[in-house]
Amino acid sequence: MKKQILSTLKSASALVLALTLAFTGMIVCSAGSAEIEPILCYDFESGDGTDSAGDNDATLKGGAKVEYVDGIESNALYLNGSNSYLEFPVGFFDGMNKLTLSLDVCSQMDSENFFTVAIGKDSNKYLFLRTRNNEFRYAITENSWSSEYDVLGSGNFKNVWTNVTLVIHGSTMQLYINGECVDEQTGVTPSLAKFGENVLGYIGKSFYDGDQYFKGYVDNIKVYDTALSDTTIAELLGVKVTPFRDITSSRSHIITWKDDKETSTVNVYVSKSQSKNHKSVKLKFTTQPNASIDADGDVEVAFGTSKEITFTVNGEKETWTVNAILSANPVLDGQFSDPDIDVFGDRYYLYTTSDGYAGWSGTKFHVFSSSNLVDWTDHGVILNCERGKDVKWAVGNAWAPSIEEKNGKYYFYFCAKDTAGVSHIGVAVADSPTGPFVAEDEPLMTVDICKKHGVSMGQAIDPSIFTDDDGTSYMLFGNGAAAIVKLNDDMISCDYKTLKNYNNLLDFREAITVTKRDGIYHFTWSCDDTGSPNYRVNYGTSDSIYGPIKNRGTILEKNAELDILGTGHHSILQIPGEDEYYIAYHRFYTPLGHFTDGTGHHRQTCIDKLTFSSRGYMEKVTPTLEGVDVRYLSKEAEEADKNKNDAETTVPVTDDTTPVTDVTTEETGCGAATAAAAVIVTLTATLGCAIVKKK
Ligand code: FUB
Repeated sequence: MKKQILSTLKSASALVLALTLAFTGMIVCSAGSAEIEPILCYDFESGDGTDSAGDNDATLKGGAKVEYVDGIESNALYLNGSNSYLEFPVGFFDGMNKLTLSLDVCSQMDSENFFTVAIGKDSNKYLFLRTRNNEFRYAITENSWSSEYDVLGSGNFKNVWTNVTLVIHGSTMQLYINGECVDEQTGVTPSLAKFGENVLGYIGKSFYDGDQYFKGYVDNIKVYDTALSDTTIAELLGVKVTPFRDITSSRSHIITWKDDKETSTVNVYVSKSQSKNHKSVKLKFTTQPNASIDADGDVEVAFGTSKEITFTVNGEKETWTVNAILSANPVLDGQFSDPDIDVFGDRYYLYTTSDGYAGWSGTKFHVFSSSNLVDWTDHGVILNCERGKDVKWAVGNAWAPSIEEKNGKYYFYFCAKDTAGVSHIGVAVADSPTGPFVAEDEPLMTVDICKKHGVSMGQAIDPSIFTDDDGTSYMLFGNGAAAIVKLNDDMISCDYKTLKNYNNLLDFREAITVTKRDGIYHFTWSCDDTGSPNYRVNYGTSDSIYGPIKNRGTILEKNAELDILGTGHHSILQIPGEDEYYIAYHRFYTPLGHFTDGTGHHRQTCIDKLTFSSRGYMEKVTPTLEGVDVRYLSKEAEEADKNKNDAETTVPVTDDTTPVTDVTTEETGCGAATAAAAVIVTLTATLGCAIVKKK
């Protein structure tokens, strides 16, 4: 697992605080170590581009200006994003075989194409750093964007002062964020030396004509003609480095680990669903180059307990406390998203999209059931949307299902694409919640139907069924625009006259659903792109199922500090007869960075508690790694599980050394896709640069 640094400073509104906090971590030019001096330093204290370490002064171009910045109590360079940039002396970087470049940056950019730092000859040969709102990317190429070698770090960087240090030496490049190495790439063939003579260097300007200019502040730009070590970079920033870089386990699935350098504590979160046969986790610590662990082999820590371990760092002893924490989230092994949760009898059911396919091109729907909300059983494929299989009109892209029971029949609503590549909503019927489901021959809802009835619609997807107290069932749906329609009593056709849009839903993108409590309709929907870490759930209420809806803010969003990102496409479950609610949603696959081909189609299903305030409104959900506690629906179900477990524990299984796979492998092809991804990751590790990415 690559450790992705995640800023502790959460939002743009934290700018002033961020400025103040980050100041302590900046490398001020005059504060260099005696033996390690930069060969160039722009600290902007003289009000221009003077090099305080030598005579390589910068030229400030366009509207580039040096300003006093209150929060950091010093000057910094401001670039306006339209035509301003800083130019290094031409040829300054010529022939550099080794380089460390450090700068403090407070970026105002989002996800555009631009270069914050650019060193090179032209749009073929260059090295760059790009500081997007959620991702820092450092790359080098000798043959334009199609052959870039890169390293990445994720976090919340917009309007937050952050130190970035780029290192390249020989065939290795490293990216440091706030003094910590977040990514490394070996086997890199381009180098600055290969760029030839008269190499150009810019802050804020790209080598691509179509790119934008960087907007934001930069300060303390320092160049060293050597590759600084982890320890030196940390020391220069006054940052304490953990003695270990990574924690892995060959038999358990580690979701993430979080260290607290102040208290020398590390919390290791281990998948509960994949640890059923174990009472402990065996951890392998990968130590920093200057550290070693005082233990032979793996460190075994029993779940729910702590263990102290000692490292030797630069000859000195350092003791750390390791907590092994079982995480019920994600609740399903593998990649499953868009969960629709329901209760039938005394069991819970989850209907999901099968994830792990580029372009969300999965074709099969699964159903899972549980007696206790924590331990889930996969009942396999209930509908196959491949061309020529279970759905006449569908050729793939099986998305976002919803289930409803009426009069003893189970109605399964789902999305799929037709031969023209257009998504529609279809319906299939079964006598049992686990199928077999038989699909209707025609789609139930399409964009064309919406248009015909004067309803705006981006994509007719993401159905959610709600049955009101009078027994009328409605389908809420939509992407780009939200809509509602009454279902006829047969549940497989709609009363199109009742088709209406919901208007003014704050940041509505898709996946609208409704929960009724005490006569109030509580609407919730997803915002932003499902591939964005900021994918989230907004909320509003109404006295009527048709609205108007009063917006009431966000009820579920990421917690970057815990690697919980992209939290959305949810459904809400009321425990029958109780004032007790749960929310099922998906988030990015963990550990973050496990998949290198994008996060939007590598998602996993989680469940957390949802509560209402004393005023009757939904309270903000706390997305957790730990998940919910066991919750049986009946005494009989609990008793049955107890008897089953008693029978199983007669077989001793506490020290099984069989490695636990980190994703499901089954007949849907998810496993195959994952296995392919795993092979790519392995190749990258072995060959160094098997993956060449786009700009
Ligand atoms: O899973 C495919 C699509 O991604 C869903 O239809 C959207 O809601 C988003 O979650």
